[in-house]
Amino acid sequence: MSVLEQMTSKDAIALEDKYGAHNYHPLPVVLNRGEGVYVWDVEGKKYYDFLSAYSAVNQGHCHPKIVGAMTRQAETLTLTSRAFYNDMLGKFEKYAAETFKFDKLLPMNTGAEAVETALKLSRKWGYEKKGISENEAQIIVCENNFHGRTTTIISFSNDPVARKNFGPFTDGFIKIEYDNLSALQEALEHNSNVVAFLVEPIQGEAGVYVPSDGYLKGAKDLCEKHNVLFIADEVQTGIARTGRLLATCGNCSCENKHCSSTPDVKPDVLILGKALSGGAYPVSGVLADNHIMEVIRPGNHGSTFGGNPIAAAVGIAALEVIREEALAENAYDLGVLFRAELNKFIPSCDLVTKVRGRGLLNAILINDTEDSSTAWDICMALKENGLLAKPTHGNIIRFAPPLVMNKEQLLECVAIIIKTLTEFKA
Ligand code: IF1
Repeated sequence: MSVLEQMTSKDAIALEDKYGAHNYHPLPVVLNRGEGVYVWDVEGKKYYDFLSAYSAVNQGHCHPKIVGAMTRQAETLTLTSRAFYNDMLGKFEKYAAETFKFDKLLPMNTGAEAVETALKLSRKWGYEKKGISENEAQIIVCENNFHGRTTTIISFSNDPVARKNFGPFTDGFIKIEYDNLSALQEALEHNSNVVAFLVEPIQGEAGVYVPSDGYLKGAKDLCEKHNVLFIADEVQTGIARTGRLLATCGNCSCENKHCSSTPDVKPDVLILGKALSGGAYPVSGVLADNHIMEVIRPGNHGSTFGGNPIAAAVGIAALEVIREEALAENAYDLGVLFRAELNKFIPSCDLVTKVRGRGLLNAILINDTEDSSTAWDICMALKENGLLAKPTHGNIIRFAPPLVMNKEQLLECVAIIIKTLTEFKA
């Protein structure tokens, strides 16, 4: 058999099993095509994608504008490294800075790299601007966070599977309860060496945990009072996913009518990834104003691929699509509809206790224990019925379709979900 010959799902899974490291446990479906809100498996079966590669494919699979920008750039110039200038990076930096209302962008590739960048940036700011003594900087993080998988980032994770036997870990992190302003206040008052507070506006992996109203604004105010940087990790919540361009939508340039009705928070440091490229290419970055970003000087930080011409072209196109197609507003409206439809159904269903989320980042809570396989089994049944989703715990299923979905498609998906839950037998 030639290497590129079309194979069955069974063969493709066996191949990965034999030759690939076992660092994932995927749903047994093998995809080979995507368009908009749909993906197809190698047998030709069509599915609604309700994961969107963990909110990377907000603009829909293979968006023609993004793919067009990528292929044009790929035929022209792919990589120069940052040893030389290229004529695309500045344009991307300007577009991103203006879109999110920051002075500067530091481009990287993956979300974890952007988180690392934000941590390094805020430590250096702490030493050089706040006057913290060398090696004393502390960063406050939240329980049950997910920020990526580097050694430093897992140092402050509390997921035993992600941490066990990967030590020794990086020091300098204080963990507090999420959605608890008194815990933040106490940590700030008891530690004069804090340089930053790193937070997800909605905790994704924790099960789409939406904090109380006013939490982010309150946290930002506390940070300001203590001269501490507020770092928002919007790798998953950003780029229109939650019904606004950012979940922390402080004076960004998005035109969503819903923005003005919610309290605004502007982070000091903003971390983006995933949908910054629409899922076409690894593009991430950190945004901050000059008085913070200026502590980074040549040689302090970088990456061979960060800010490459393809990434820049893709990043501009991906952000243009969000604006041109009003995807934040669409996510807001469809999110309201999705939760309303499920809330009508939930009282009649013993299996589901709750739906929660913002925009098109939602989750249902299953009436079973965290260590059960019920959420997985439901996802298997959803797959049979033509919809792909993934559990975040044994009893929570995340629903995050591409934001280019329309109302009719969303209602069809709601029908699939309700039918699956109704017919489900544990
Ligand atoms: C995987 C979770 C989602 C993130 C936030 C940084 C990163 C992520 C808020 C790192 C990445 C991913 C990675 C993916 C699973 C996934 C995930 F379930 F693990 F928590 F989306 F909810 N900050 N999230 O959510 O970005 O380096 O991966 O580009 O397979 O690990 P990355």
